Amino acid sequence: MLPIYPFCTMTGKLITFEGPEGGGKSTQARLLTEYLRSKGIRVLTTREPGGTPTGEIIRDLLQNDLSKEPLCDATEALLFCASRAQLCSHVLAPALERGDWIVLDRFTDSTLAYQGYGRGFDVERLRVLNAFATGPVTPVLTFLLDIPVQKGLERAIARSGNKDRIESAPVDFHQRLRDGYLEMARKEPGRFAIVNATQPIECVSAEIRRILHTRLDIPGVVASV
Ligand code: Z5A
Repeated sequence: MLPIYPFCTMTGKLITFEGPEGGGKSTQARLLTEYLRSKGIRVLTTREPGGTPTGEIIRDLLQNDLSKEPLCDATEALLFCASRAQLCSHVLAPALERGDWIVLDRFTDSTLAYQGYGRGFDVERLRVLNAFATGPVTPVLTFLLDIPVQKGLERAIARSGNKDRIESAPVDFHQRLRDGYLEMARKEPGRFAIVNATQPIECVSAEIRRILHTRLDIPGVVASV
């Protein structure tokens, strides 16, 4: 039952980037957006949590301890989904209906990986929560930028100089969510593409473009990268 979007016809494409900390999602989302724009495709790029005024406030709550009160795990899961519902309803669904492409830095799989495999919530229940938040907004292609936990955390900390609330979680939490991502990708090979994110930035982006052309038709472009 999808009461929010009863008559939608979504002709755009949603591409998501997922993975553990420090895999280079933001970097690669930016490079892919530039590449698609260079091919004349109308592309919107955004991130989760965030991407709307409400979502950015939720992001601050989640990452920067805004309420000065420990968040319980259920509150955390619901806040990620609340940010997602707002983004889907106000930004993603209208863009897909216009026929635009979207490059999105994290989406529903992050909730399954972090709150499910990481925090221990039942993954199938989280899928129901995700579906409630997204309605019919679904990725056609998901790049899993896979990186060993320690290396990814080192990169993330080197970039920002400190650990945020979730980055500060114990290493076994990060290991569980990385394993969870790999398990999800193996179960859904038609949507996921696993990319070795330990390669240099240019090698990762070349692999992403190659996969893109294998999986999706780029309007007006003959498949050679
Ligand atoms: N979260 C959740 O729990 N549940 C949910 O449902 C959702 C999210 C949606 C969002 O944080 C947090 O929320 C996140 C998951 C959780 N956990 N934490 N913490 P965020 O948006 O601030 O951060 P992130 O998504 O985790 O991003 P990141 O891991 O910190 O970074 P990244 O986007 O993967 O990488 P980057 O910013 O592009 O690169 C990081 C650094 O590495 C930077 O200095 C780059 O120049 C460098 N880099 C990138 N690629 C390379 C390569 N290939 N070689 C060498 N160096 C590189």
